[in-house]
This record gives sequence, C-alpha cells and structure tokens, in this order.
Amino acid sequence: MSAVAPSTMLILHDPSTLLHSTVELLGAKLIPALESPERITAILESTSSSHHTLRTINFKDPNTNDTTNPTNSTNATTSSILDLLSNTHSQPYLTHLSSIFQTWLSAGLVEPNSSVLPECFPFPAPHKPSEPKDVYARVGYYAFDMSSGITSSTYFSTLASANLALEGVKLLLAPDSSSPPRTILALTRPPGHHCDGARAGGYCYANNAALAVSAYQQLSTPAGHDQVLSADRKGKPKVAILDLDFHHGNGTQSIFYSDPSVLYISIHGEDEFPYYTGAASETGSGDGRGFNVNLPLKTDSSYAAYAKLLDTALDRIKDYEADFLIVSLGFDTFELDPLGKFKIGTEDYETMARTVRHRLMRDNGINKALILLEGGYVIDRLGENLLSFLKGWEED
Ligand code: Q9C
Ligand code: ZN
Repeated sequence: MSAVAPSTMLILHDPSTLLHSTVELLGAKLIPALESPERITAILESTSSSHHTLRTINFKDPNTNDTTNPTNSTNATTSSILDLLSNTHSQPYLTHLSSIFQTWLSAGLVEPNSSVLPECFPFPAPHKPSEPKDVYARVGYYAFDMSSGITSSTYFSTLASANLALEGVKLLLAPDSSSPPRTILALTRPPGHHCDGARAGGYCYANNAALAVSAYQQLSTPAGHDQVLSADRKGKPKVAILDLDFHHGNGTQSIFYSDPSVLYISIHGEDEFPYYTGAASETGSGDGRGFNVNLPLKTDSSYAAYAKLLDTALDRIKDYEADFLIVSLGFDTFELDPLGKFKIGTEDYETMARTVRHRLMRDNGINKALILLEGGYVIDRLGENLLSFLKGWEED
C-alpha cells in the first residue's frame, strides 16, 4: 500500500514584512514588541522543510516606486493597495501612517532606529475631536494603545503585509488557472484585526482581513457585468470572517459592524485585551444587525470548551451561506502564550483546522478560503503549531 501524499498548502510570504521591528509598553516596561520578525522567521524555517509550498512575494518599495520597471506583473503597486485600503481606512489615517515617522525624524524627535509611540489619547468629550496639530498628540489620535510603535519601516511592512492578503485573493480567483487553490495562507505581519478605520493598536496598522474582503468583493464581480450595487449592498458576495486569535478583533468588528455582506465571528478571551469590545451583546447595527457574533470564552478554558463555541460559530457561518471564508488565525490561544490565557495544545490545532475545513468546505458550499496570520508569540513553538493546523486542514 502506498501512502497518500499529504496535500500542500500554498503559503505566501514577503521578506519586506520582516523590516518592521518596534517596542511596546507592557505593564510598566518598554520592551521589544512581542510581535517580532522572528515569529515569521520561525514559521519560514518550519514550513520550508515541510511538504507545503512557500511562495515569496516582493512588494515594491513605496519610496522607489519605479513604474517603468515592472519586474513582476502580478505585483500590486502602492496605489492599488492604498485604493483598496481606503475602502476601510480613512485617508487622514493612511496619510498619518505614511508620514509620521519622517515628521518626527525631521523634527529631531526620534532616532532613525527607534519608534514613534503615542502619549495621549482622545477621551470622551462633548464634541468629536478633530486631528490635533501637535505631532505628539497626532500619534495618540490615530492609535488606541502603546503596542503599535511606528518605525521607519512600519508603513512599508504594513503595505507588504496587506499586499500578501491581496495576492492571496487574486490567486484564489485566478481566472487563468484551471485549478486555482481552494485555500491560501498568507503570512501577514504586521497583523491586522485590531486596526479599525482610523486607529492602529494591538500590533496592527492596517486591517488585512478588511482589505481581503474589499479585494474579493471587487474582483469576484464578474467582468462585463458592472452591477450597480444598491444602497443596502444587495448583490455583494458574502464573506465570513472567522477570527480565531486569542484577542477580540475590535478593528474588523468595527469596520463591518453595519455591513450585512460580511459576517464577523470571533472566539476570544473574555474580559481580555482589547477590553472594551468583544461582548456577546455586540451583534451589529443597522443593516448589519445579526451579522456580528462575539463568542467570549473564559480564560483557562481547554480545547473541549473552545470546540463547543467553534461549533456554534461554524453553524452560524453555514447558515449565512458565505461565498468566501477568511480565517484570522492567531496562535496566542496556545497554552504557553505570554499574551493568551487558553489551554490549547499543539495537537488541538489539528483538530481545530480539520473541524473548520470539513464543516465549511468539505461538507458545505464554501470553496475558497484565505487564512491570514494574526497573533501568536511563543516563537519556538509557532512553527509546529502552524504545521499542526495545516495537517488538520488537509483536503480529503
Ligand atoms: N495587558 C495580537 O495578538 N498588549 N495583538 C496587551 C495586555 C497588546 C495582541 C497587554 C496585545 C496585542 C494581534
Ligand atoms: Zn492576539
């Protein structure tokens, strides 16, 4: 008997995502951010010696955006990424992200190799605050915590990370391929799910899942059928986002809160970071009512308890009849994670992945999925945790 070859996952990576490396305030200490380039290096090491397929993408440097030298025809330009990001992020926020480091550097407020960090945040007031003129204050205006330092490379790595999500969508929809992959994993870093329309936070600067939604809803509309979308968004393909990071994806929730074309479902630590969102009572607003599902889980929960909520989540996604699945995948649910408090072991990721893929893709109608990396901070176990997840995702 010959063994059946395990199926291969197409994994997208961009070396430019490794350039961003910052600091964070954790407790009373300013420390190197736990969200580090070494996370990706560790994953690359494990996956490159596996049967999975690693593909390197090279996003163009926005500073050397030479349109006369199209080295890679599938490579998006800065402006096409910004176009997509502007569907979900405000223009002033994107401008801030692109310029604040240079502004501080020119004013002598930051060293070339250090990080811009906020020091004061907007607080409840009778009026809606507007963008402050002060360059310190502006950083807090566009952030919600102190784990989102901005270095000279942050903007570039953020665009490269978002571009991986875009490349993933493009490959899943490739019209020229007779057998496009059904699932793609993009090694997005910085992660995205805490970033809302106008605020960085929780290591996130652009919402990669939101960009993937925009890209999918734009590109999957059949060419030549320029459907005019009505105000209530009828006709838009339906996307489900399953957020499995330990933390609630406040940014993704916020972006799609009133959008019925996106079902956001999150399983996350109850009363944990980002603290002010993630309650089960947050169910969406307006047309989006019922399309936001928060499943908070007590800290110290084991996989058995997690699996029950996962079942609930999968039932809900199945009922929604989504065309496309995005998994915001965090390995900070791991039992040893410094920022997570669940008791999930390496082998549980295999079960988790198998459950999701079988119930949504094998037994039900979803035939395209994009997996985006969010958190996960035990660097020397990240690789094996991911390989365990991929083992469970295998097609059968
Ligand atoms: N006292 C992601 O996993 N610091 N972000 C938390 C808790 C920020 C996590 C401090 C954690 C951000 C993508
Ligand atoms: Zn997380």
